[in-house]
Amino acid sequence: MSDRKSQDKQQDSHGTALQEAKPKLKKPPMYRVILLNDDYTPMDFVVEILETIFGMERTGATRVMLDVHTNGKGVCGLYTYEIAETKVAQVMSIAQQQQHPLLCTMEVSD
Ligand code: TYC
Repeated sequence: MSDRKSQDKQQDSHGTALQEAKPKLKKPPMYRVILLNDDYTPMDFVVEILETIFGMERTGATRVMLDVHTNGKGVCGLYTYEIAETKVAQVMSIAQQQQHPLLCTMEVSD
């Protein structure tokens, strides 16, 4: 049971509150945006993507790019569904325009 306050109580036939109702609002699920490694996309291009689409500083972007390069994949950020979906689409679109095989995907977190 949540510790959030609620006016809503389940009631018996006399209107007596029996137990606190569950809060109706759930936190939206969050999604990890994932970058996948490949052998052809230039490192500089990946760093630029991490700066422009994910708002990272050069140092952080370089660290994430090298993490993806070394481990095969890495997390670019955690977002609500629509934001994650938009970022994935932006990455895929720019990569395709520039003819890089870079892949970006998303997965539910928690
Ligand atoms: N492996 C690529 C290279 O050696 C660099 C790279 C890093 C590609 C991250 C994709 O998501 C990626 N040029």
